[in-house]
Order: sequence, then structure tokens, then C-alpha cells
Amino acid sequence: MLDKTKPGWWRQAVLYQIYPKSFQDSNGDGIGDLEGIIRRLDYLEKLGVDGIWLSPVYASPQVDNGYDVADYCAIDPMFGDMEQMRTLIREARRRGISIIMDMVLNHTSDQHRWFREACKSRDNPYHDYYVWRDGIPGQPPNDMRATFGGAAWDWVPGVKQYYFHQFAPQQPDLNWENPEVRRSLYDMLLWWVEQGVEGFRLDVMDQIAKEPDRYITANGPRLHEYLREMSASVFQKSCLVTVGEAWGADPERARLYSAPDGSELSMVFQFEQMELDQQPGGEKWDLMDLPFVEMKRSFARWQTELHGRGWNSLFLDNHDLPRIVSRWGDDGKYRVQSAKMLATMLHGMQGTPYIYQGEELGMTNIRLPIEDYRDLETLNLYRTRIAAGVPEREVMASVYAKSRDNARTPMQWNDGPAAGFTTGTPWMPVNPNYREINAAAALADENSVFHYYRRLIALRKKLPVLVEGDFVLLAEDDPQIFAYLRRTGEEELLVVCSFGEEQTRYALPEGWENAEVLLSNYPEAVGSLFRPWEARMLYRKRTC
Ligand code: TEU
Ligand code: CA
Repeated sequence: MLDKTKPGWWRQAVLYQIYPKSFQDSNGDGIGDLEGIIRRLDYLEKLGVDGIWLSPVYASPQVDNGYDVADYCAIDPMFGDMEQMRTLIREARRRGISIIMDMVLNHTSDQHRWFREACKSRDNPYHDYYVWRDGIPGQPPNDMRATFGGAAWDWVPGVKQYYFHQFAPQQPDLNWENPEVRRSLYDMLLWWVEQGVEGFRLDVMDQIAKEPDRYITANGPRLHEYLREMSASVFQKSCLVTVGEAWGADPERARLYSAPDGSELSMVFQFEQMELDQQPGGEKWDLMDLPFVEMKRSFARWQTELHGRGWNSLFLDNHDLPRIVSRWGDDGKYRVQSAKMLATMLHGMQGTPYIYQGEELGMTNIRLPIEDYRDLETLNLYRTRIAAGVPEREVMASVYAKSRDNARTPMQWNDGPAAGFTTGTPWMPVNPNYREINAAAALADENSVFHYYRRLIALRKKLPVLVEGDFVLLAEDDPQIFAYLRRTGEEELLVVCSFGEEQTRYALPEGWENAEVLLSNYPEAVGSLFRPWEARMLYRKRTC
């Protein structure tokens, strides 16, 4: 169990993301809930994770599955109540697992009391909590677009003004320039700390300091001022772990967000590698093969540029991304091998690893008829592209590859009805492969993806080099091998991963032939021949 009173404890931690709606239902309504999570804490303890990033469970109309918060201090009845939340916090903590709340501070729901008040009149005390501009109906202040489609401005007749929203119209942006907004949010965060939570994940953190008149959304001029203020007012008061989602981060900015002096956040959650398999200048829906060599260089750049000067999150999956084994691995014949290989590649690096629910089982993407998708982003994309004349097959290919719903199908617990997720009808279809891919089967099989993750987590607790070591990319131009070294003064680690089905050769660097094999996805992992999707993690003490 990590000592969470020690500053920087999260450097050694492995965190697990729960998307509550799809994790475990306890009352048969087909929707995951807090009681369901409590029942699965033993499973997470077995896996060995130190914290749960809990996607939003606050009162919400669920337009964006809870990323539209109507009350930050209330639990949505669909998920349970505050009493269950307190039980979850307590029961998790007993197992060495911190609860990290997902905080959506860039916007609220349009059903939040603040916004309802704000719409009443221009001199309502809450009016200035949001971003308003004058205009006339039909003529928004400018042509900015919202992430989920449509204009970024909507008209409120009651005040004869437009409000600004970077996401859905039901997600009005908060006005961070107003000190009262910031104070209210900090008070709310402090209240959650009092309830026993030990960290926060900050949704679209780099987009809070917007200046829509200048078309600025990400990385606004006052962003770091706000973060430092929030950190001093809330985060630095206890040993919290804080992680900021930042699509617009580069390593230089990331060093500010995650400065080792703790003046902003613990770490950054950036997406550079996750945006490589799309056409340059296009959207994520504009598919492209993964540029493998570029991907290696990108990881390597982040590893070296943050070493000793910042802290990164390590992830391949989350609730907004497709399943990595379908995306960069092989979700057919080599599903197990490739899932383990991807885990090795990621968990060998420096940073705090995140496991997204089901990743530890090697869960895969899903293909559904369009009516069965639930995600507003996917549905908007479908409507827009079909209306623009893009052929149905092409649109669906994008949806199959990149829809956020790939990650949101229910957790596969066992091979019973609805995969053990619910006794009722699941809110989203269960992936039909649950008979083969499920937690019960994985727990019973020593060679499962689950047990491989468990070993990776245990290694991170044991070997300082995994936490502290520097990073050297090897075989930079090799089109199939991703190999790197991690080094401290005392220890060295070599990670070699083969991205593909073809056998390939890679001669281990000199002196590594007889090193200890810490972990591999094949038995007898020796020599220079690498089998389909083979991964090896080797270790040696350093001699000088
Ligand atoms: O995501 C931020 C974000 O920019 C995503 O909408 C992203 O552009 C998209 O998922 C890529 O497909 C955060 C949350 O993680 C996401 O679930 C929310 O929908 C969004 O913010 C709005 O709160
Ligand atoms: Ca339920």
C-alpha cells in the first residue's frame, strides 16, 4: 500500500478509470452505479491499483453522460446517493485505493442552478458566471464551432444575449474571469476533499481560460494564473493527486502544468500519440494507419523532455478513445499477445499509468447499427457526414474505428446473461465476445491479460528504475520494433516490443543476452527472433 501522506506518492501509483454507467449495475436498471463499484473493489484490489479516477457521478441530465453537471455536490439518483459515495470512499481507502473525482470545471449543465439563474436577467448575480455576448438572433458574435457540432453560441431570448459553449449547447462554458466563479469552484473542491477524496481529474483543463472574441479556447493567456491559484487554494492543502486533461499540450506547456514544485498540478494527460492515426489537418474520423516510427519518436520526446522536469500520464485507452487492442493491436487471433505487448510498451515508461476499465481484460471495439450508438459526438458526426453526402459505409468505418462508444460498452464480468453487468437490460449493448472475454475467465487463467497487468503493476512497486529511470529510444527507425532503455545509477531495464504479426529479428544490445527476463508474453523469450506481437521486459543491475 502506498503511503499517501508522502508528497509525490502518485509517481509510484497505477490508477484505474471507471466509467460508472458501464462498470457494474447493482439494482437491475441496466445502469452501473456506486453500489456496483463497491462490490467490485476486491477485484481492483487484486489487480493492485492505487486509485480510481471516477468519471462523473454528479446530478446531471446526462446529455454527455455526466460531463454536464447540474449539481457538483449531489450524486445522480441513477448512480446512488451521498451515503453510498461515502461508503465507496471509505471502502476503497481501506484497500489502499484513493478516489479521484472527475471535475468538469470548464462548463456546467444548462440545468445547473447557476445557469438557470444566469438566464433570468442580465443583473442576476449568476449572469456573469457564464460567457455572454450581445448579438441579434440568427447572427452569433462570431463563427466559432462547438466540439460536438454546430455553432459555439446559443441565443437566450430572456436576456437577449448569446452564451458560449465549447461542447454541446447543454454545456454552457463557465466564465473563469469572474473571481466569484473561481471561488465557488474552489469551495466545492474543498468540500469534496472533506468527504475524503484524494485527488481530482480536471476535464479539459487547458480550455478554461478562453477568450472567444480572439478565437482562443485552449491555452488562454490566463490559464496558468488560474491553475496556480486553484492549486494554492485547494490542491496544496493536502497531498492530492491532480491530473489535467490537456489536448493542446506540448512538452513545454506540460512542464508548467506538472512543475515538480507542485505549483500547478501533479501531472498532465496529453493526447499527442492518440492523434497520430488520423489524417493531418483532419478530424479523428479521417482515418489513417498509425505512423509507427513517428509514434515512437513522439513517446520518446515526451519521455525525455519531461524527465526530471515534469510528470506525464501513461494511457492508451479512456472513455473517449477506441479500445487499444482493436486500434494498434490485433483483436482477433493475437488479441491476448498484442494486448500484453501494448501494456508492456506503456507500463515500461516513466509516468503514472492509467488502466481504463476492461483494458486489463483486453476488451475490444464493437460494431453496432447506428441506432444503437448512444454517444452524442458519434450521433452528431453521423448526421453531419451523411448530410454532407459521405457514403454510409465510409461514415460507419469511422464510427467503428473511433466512436467513443467503443469504450463504453458494459464491463464484461462473466459469461452469464449481460456478461454479469446487470440482471436487467443494459443501457448499451454488451459486446457479444463476452463469452470468451470476461473477468471471471481472466481471473482463472494465470496467462490472462489481467494477470499480466497485475504483474506489471507489482513490478512498478518493486523497481525504482520504472519510476525514476531516464529513457533512451533504441532502433529508432525500425518499422516494427519499439525498444527502449530505462536507467538509474543502479538499475537498467530494456523493453522490446514487436508491433505486428510478422516474425522479426532484433539483436539485443550488447550485454543483454543473459539479462533477467522480468516479464514476457511468450515462454522462453530469448534470442533475437521476435514472434507475433512479442514483448519482453529485461532487467539488470548496473555495473560500472
Ligand atoms: O473531453 C474533452 C474533449 O475535447 C473530447 O470531447 C474530445 O474532443 C473528444 O472526445 C474526442 O473524440 C472531455 C471528456 O473526457 C469528454 O468525455 C467530454 O465529453 C468532454 O470533455 C466535455 O466535457
Ligand atoms: Ca443501477
